[in-house]
Amino acid sequence: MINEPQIINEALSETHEQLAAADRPSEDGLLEIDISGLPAGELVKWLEDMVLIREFEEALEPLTLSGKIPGSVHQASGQEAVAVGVVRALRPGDIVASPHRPHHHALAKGLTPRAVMAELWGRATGCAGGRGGTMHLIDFSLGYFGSNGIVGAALGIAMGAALAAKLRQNGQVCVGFFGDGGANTGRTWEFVNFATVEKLPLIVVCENNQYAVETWIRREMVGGTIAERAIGFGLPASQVDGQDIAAVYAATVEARERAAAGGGPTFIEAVTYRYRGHNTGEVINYRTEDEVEHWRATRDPVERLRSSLERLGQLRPGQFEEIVAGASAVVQDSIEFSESSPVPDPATAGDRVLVTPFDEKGLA
Ligand SMILES: Cc1ncc(C[n+]2csc(CCOP(=O)(O)OP(=O)(O)O)c2C)c(N)n1
Ligand SMILES: [Mg+2]
Repeated sequence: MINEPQIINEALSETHEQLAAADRPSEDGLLEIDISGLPAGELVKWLEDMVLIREFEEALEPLTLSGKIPGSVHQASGQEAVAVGVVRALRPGDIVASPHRPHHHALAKGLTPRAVMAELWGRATGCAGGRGGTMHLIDFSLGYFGSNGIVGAALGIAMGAALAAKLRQNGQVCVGFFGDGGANTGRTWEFVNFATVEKLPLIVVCENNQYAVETWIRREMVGGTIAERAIGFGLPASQVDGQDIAAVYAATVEARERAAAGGGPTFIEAVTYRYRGHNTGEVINYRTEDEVEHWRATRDPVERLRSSLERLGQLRPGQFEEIVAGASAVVQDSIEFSESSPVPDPATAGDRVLVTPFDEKGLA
C-alpha cells in the first residue's frame, strides 16, 4: 500500500504515447473471431445491424458541423459489436437504458433510423417528438428506456426497471450501459450494490472504450480491471473483448439466463474503442492516429464478423458491399425524412410536461 502514490506518480510522468504503445495489443492483421457458437441463420442480419449503425454514426459529423443537427452528438463508430451483441441476446420485451453515447443501442433495440435521426434534428417525427435530441432518445414500446446525459444515471434507470420487473414478476431483464468514465462515479457502484443485494434481473454493461472525454483509462484508474472492481460487490463479473460480437453475445446470454432464473445481476466489461472524438467537432489531440489505425486494423468489429462469415461461406462475394450500399441508402433516407419533417408546434411546448400540485407552505 505504501508504494501506491509512487506508482501513480511514475505513471503520470510518462507520456500517453509511451504508455499507449506499451499497453496496446501487439498483433498485426485482423484478429479472428469464433462464430461457431452463434445462430448461423441470423448472422448476416447481425452484420447488417452493425453496418447500419456504422453508416448512421459516420453520417453525423457533417450534419452537426453544418448546424443541421443542433449541437453536437456522441458517435459510437467502433462500438457496434457491444450494442448488437448485447441486444441480440435479449428477448423483445427486455429493457435497455443508455448513457450519452446511445445511437448504437437505440438502433440495435429496434428504433428506426428515421425515428432516431429526426430526433437528432429536433423534428416532430423524432422518437421523442423532437423535444429531446440525442441524449433523450426514447421508445417505451420497444423497451428502450432512453438515453441520458448524466454519466452513470442510465444504470440507475435500468436498475429501477429491474426492481419493477422483479416485483411484477413479468420476466423482463434490464440492461444498463455506461462507460469507463461512468465506472469512476460513485452512483454506479451504489446501483451495482443494490441490484446485487436485491438479486435484480439486471445486466450491467460497462462499455470500456478507454477514454472519458480526453482522459485515457490509464489516467482515470490504476490497477486491475473494471470487472475486478465489480467482483468486490459479490456479483459475477468478467471482462470480454467488446470488438468480438461472439464474446459479447455469449456473455450476455449467460447473464440473461442468470437474471431470468432469479440469480441476480451480472457485470460485463466490454473492452471497445471509439474511432471518432468524444463528440462531433472535437479536436483530437490526446491520442495518435497510429493508435486508432491499429485498433481498426486488428479489431474492427464489423470486419471481424464479415471476414468470419466470408471464411465460412456464409457471405457471398460482393454481398458485403451490397449491405453497405443498402445501409447507406437507409441513412440517406432518414436524413431526407428529417429535413422534410416539421419542427414541433410551439403551441405544444407544454405537452408532456408533468405538473404536480404544489402549495407554497409545502407539498399539497
Ligand atoms: C455527472 C456528470 N459528470 C460529468 C459529465 C460530463 N461528461 C459527459 S461525457 C463524460 C465522459 C464519459 O466517459 P465514459 O463514461 O467513458 O463514456 P464515453 O463518452 O467514453 O462513451 C463526462 C465527464 C456528465 N455528463 N455527467
Ligand atoms: Mg469511455
